[in-house]
Amino acid sequence: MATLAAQPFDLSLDPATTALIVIDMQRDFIEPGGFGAALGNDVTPLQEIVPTVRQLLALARRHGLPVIHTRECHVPELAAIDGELVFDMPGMGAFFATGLGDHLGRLGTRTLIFAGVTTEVCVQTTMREANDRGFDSLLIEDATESYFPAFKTATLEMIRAQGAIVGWTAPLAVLEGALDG
Ligand code: TIU
Repeated sequence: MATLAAQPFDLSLDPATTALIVIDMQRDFIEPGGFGAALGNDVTPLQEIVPTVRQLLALARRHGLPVIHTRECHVPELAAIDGELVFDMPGMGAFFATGLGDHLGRLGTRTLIFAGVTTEVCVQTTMREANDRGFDSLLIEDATESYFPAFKTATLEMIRAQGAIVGWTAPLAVLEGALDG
C-alpha cells in the first residue's frame, strides 16, 4: 500500500489495483486549428500540462500500473505504448458506451488516477461515473487543465469537498513521493 497526502485527506492505494486514465490528450483540444480552438478557446494552457502528463505516464509505466487512454488523436509525446488500451468515447464520460467498466472489472482495479482535459468537462464527468461505480479516484492537479482557469479551480474544489464526495486531488510530486518512496 502507498499513502499519499492528497486533499481533502490522505489516500491509501494499492499499486496492484490502481490504473491511470489519461483523458482526451488530443491534438484536437490542445493544438491551434483543432476543435477546442474552433470553439473560441485559447489552447495554450492545455499545452502546458503535456510535460507533466508525460512524467505521470512514465511513473505509471515504471510501477506497472495499467494505463488507459481516451482519444481521437494523441499528441505524439503522449502516445499509447504496446499493451495500453485506448477507448474512443462517444460522450463526455469514458464509461458511457465504452468497454472501460468491463475492462477495469477484469483487471480488478479499485483506484483510478486521472489526468487529461478538460478538467470540468470530460475529466470531471468520467470521475463522477467512476464514483458511481465504486472506484476511489485521484485527479493529478498539474496533469489536468481547462480553457477556463476559474472552472479548473472550482472543479478541483468540488471534487474533494464534503469529505472527498467525488474523489481526491494531489500534485504529481505527491504521487511520485508515495509510489517511488
Ligand atoms: N475532452 C473534453 O473535455 N471535451 C470537451 O469538449 N471539452 C471542452 O471543454 N469543450
